Parts: sequence; structure tokens; C-alpha cells
Amino acid sequence: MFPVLYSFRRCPYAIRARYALSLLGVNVYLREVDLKRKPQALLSLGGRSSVPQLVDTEGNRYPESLDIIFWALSRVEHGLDIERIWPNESTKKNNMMAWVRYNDHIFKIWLDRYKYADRHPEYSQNYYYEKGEVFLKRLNQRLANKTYLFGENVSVADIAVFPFVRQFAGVDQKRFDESPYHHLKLWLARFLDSSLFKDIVMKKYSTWEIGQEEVVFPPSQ
Ligand SMILES: N[C@@H](CCC(=O)N[C@@H](CS)C(=O)NCC(=O)O)C(=O)O
Repeated sequence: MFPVLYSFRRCPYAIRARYALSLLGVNVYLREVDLKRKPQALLSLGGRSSVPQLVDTEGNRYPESLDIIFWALSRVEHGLDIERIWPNESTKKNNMMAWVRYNDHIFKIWLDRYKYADRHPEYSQNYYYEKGEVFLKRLNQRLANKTYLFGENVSVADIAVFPFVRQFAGVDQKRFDESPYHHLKLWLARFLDSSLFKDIVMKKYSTWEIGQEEVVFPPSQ
């Protein structure tokens, strides 16, 4: 028996949760959700029905992507590798969370407006691009002398942020590719070109139906 993860393949929050689970090798039963036809099993949890959500084997619920990442970290024996992803030192943790908070509470707002500019006609799409670009610039500067945001190893900050930069880039791929943010582009490509991302995190599953055989995630390679 594994915990159940309600997920949606393209959702950046779900991507970061699946990335953490895959990187750490923590197994769950993945239930792919159709957001327009959410399964009763998810709705009957009560309250919010956003994805990703995880319900562990004792029935404890983790309704936010970050909760799921920290839950996954707690499932792994604490060793050197975990320390790299999520350090013990509280100053470093706070610094990482500052990047994540900016991503979730500020960048995400501009990303949505940039992506759905037609729904926000108060300003032009370019205006929204430029608002989001502030974060691209900061990330790019940060990555000028390191491989990942906190050094040579991937950390919670990278895992939490990259799916949103991917989505921003995808709105106008040409514009992103032609932008001067070379360190950022390399950093993003390191995630997107990896087999972990392509073959595991983004593996396609059909929509979960009640009664079907559970799908173990990450899949054994
Ligand atoms: N803060 C949440 C946000 C999750 C979220 O907004 N997910 C979107 C899909 S990308 C969703 O489920 N939307 C449908 C809904 O909210 O009912 C998290 O970190 O998990």
C-alpha cells in the first residue's frame, strides 16, 4: 500500500511534487485527474480539491505541493544527499523559501496574466512579460556563478521554481530562447532535458477511474 497522489500532468505545482518524489524515489499511487471532471474520491476529501494532493496510508492529507515535497523529504533517511536538497541550517532554508515565496506569490501572478493576457486586457501582454521578467533577471544573476540556485546541487528552491519558469518560457518559446538570460536557459534545460523529467515526471497516464488498478509512481525503470 502506498499513499495516493492526485495529480495533473501539466500543472506546475504537480510537476514540482512529482519531481521531488521521483528524485527521492518515494513511491505513491498516482491518480491522474481531469480538472473539469474531478473524481468523487478527491471531492469527498472535502474543502479544497486542487491538485496535487496526497493522502498517506494513515489518511493524513497534504493539500499543497510544498507539503508534499516536505513529506517526501521526511520519508527519506536523512543523509548527505537530503542535506543538499534541504539543508539543516535555518538561514539557508529561509533563503530558499524566499525564492519559493516570490515565485508562488508574485511571479505566478504575472505568469498567469502573461499566459492569459486576453483575459486581462487592462495591460498588454508585453507589460505582463516585463513584470515576470524581473524574476527571470534575478534568477539569471543568481545562476551566473552556480549550477543551481544554492550551489552545485539541486535544492528545494530549484525544484519548486523550475516548473513555473518552464511555463513562462512556453508562452512564447522564441522570445524566451532569444532572451539574454543564458544562465537561466541552461539551468532550465538541465531539468527539461533530463531523463528524470522527460521519462518519469512527465510520463503520460490516462485519467484515473474508480476501481482501476493503482499506478505506482515513480515507475520502475
Ligand atoms: N497552492 C497549491 C496550488 C495548486 C493549484 O492551484 N492547482 C491547480 C492546477 S495547476 C488546480 O488544481 N486548479 C483547479 C482547482 O483549484 O480546483 C499547491 O501548491 O498545490
